Amino acid sequence: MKYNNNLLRVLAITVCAASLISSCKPKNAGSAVDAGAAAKAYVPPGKYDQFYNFVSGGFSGQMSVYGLPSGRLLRVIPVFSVDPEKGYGYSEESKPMLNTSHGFVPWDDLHHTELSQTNGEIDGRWVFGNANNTPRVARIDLTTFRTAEIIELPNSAGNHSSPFITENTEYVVAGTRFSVPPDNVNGDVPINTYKQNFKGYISFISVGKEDGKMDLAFQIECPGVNFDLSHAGKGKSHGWFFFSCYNTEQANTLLEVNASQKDKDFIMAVNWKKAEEYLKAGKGRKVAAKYARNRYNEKSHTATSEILNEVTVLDAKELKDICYFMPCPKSPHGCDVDPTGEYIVGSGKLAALIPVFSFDKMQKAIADKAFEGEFEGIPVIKYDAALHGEVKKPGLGPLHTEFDGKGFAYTTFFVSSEVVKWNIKDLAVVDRVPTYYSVGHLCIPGGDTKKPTGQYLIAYNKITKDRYLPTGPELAQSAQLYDISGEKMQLILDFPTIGEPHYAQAAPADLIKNRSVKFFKIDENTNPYVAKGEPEAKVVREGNKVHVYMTSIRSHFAPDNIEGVKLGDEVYFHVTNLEQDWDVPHGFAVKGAANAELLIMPGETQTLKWVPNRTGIFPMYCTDFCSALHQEMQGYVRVSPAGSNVPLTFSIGTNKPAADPVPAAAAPAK
Ligand code: CUK
Ligand code: CUA
Repeated sequence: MKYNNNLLRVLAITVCAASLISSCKPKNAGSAVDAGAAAKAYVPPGKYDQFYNFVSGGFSGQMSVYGLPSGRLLRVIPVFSVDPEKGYGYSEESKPMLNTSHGFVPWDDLHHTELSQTNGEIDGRWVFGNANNTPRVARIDLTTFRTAEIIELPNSAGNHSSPFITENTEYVVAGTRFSVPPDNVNGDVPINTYKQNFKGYISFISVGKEDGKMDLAFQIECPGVNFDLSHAGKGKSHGWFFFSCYNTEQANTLLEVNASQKDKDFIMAVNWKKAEEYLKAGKGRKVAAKYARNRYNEKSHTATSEILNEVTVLDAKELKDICYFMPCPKSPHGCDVDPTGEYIVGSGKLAALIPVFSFDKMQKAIADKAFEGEFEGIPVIKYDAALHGEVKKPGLGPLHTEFDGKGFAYTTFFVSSEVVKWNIKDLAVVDRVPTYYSVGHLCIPGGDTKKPTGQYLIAYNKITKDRYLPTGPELAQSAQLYDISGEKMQLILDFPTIGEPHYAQAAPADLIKNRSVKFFKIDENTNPYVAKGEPEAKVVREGNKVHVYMTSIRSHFAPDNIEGVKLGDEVYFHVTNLEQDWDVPHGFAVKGAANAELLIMPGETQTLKWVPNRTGIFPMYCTDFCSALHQEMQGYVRVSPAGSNVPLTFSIGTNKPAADPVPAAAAPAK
């Protein structure tokens, strides 16, 4: 998310001049950390971290995993973007993961991570991520740290208020940021017919209790506005979902001006339990749609993609009691619900206060019909009727809020570059710390659940001028770790992040580490091209396709000499890693391959497609330093002309007789 700086600068200057805050940028950048602070983030060599921190990669499309409090980068999980390092999106097995109704899409923009919950607490089973650009939701399996499933969302564009979940992971919810004409109508309309033709869809994706499998359960058709962020109700508000909406002006051009006209936009409250009732009562309408669902099978080590053709839609305009709008000042961004489920915080990017809504008051307002009118057929609750109160003069450019479970909320301020701690009940600001600089999201482990662990807070910053060594025009985005166990927040660590971090969540290490898969059992490998031992290694020609059933084990491939490949052939290297030991991947690469390497985990089979474009000898080798004789882990493929009669042969350890007369050019000098 990048803000238009002019508008915010104007706002900043105005508000600063009014001396709400004496300075817009923290002054004491260099002296913010006291000597004892570093020890709090120090995890001695050989010791594990206390938390896994799952951080969205923004425009990298990936998710990265850090240890907390050390800030050590543990892994980058490829989700929506190809990753040549791991072969994700390049191996034949993983390519279907990135299939969509638009075909193979190799990149996306991942903003939010959300850990699965049971009874409103993180359960450490899965982490979900959203694709903003080509709307999708991914589920990552935390036993393998790999993307297990991706589902596309029809009728959506800019899947931003996503993937937020209900307290028992009943649903992953996703709201469209860009309203667009629905997929099943002719979308070839003038752009300036936004008000008539554009709609906003909210998607409810059900999640299998045991296996996590995702289905698009239903969508709710809402007025055309921008849905920005969301969070589920919890406890007393379980059964409700809250979405921030901006561009209620319904502008279609120059939004920085035209979508900043109104004093108040909305938080939309959705009664999804009610929506379920309507669904059961047959009030949904089935509409044609086209969206992909891709699943990775860890037995066949293969992804499959299917295209689905239908979705059930509920109309918020007809079914009057599933959606309500609460007025919320000035283009709200973050929409956060406190651990009790009673308070809903809306963060107006251009507002000089933070409104806090009360779930109980909202319920009463609905019962009393305390409405100020309707917006596009949806009731608008009176602001004061649902309001718990306002945090006055908290800072500039509020974005996101998390909670510590001790009665305090922590809100980030992009423009004034700070995190502000305030009391949820009396709305008094009790502490503020600078960030370096322009903080976006923040994370308190468990901070959006019923049970936050109020020990650390991490701020994810957009700008790091003067914090790190320069690296050309682009500087690393940065996370900053604060100790929040005391009354005052204390900065203890900076660490750079992968891509641009938006939302992040963290889980206690104990929930995840003991369930981590160490290797795949070779006996259970059902890949159709597996070779479960060297005797099964072979090369098979099917027309112009050459299938190499190859094994890898320290420190050789079988076979390692292949002849009889011809120009015009497509060669498929199906490499099975025979190791049955933790952390012994083998790599595979062949000269001239136009895609990537493979990185094959123990017990797994992965396939690299290679189309040689010239004759000659092509070395292949292991890319992962697996053993003392890793450098010996290599082989050769001979490629002959299209019409050649060199027979297809393969071998290891034995020199077959030369299959044809040695060409003069290669003949040894006599
Ligand atoms: S957004 Cu980036 S700082 Cu896409 Cu959740 Cu607010
Ligand atoms: Cu196998 Cu290096």
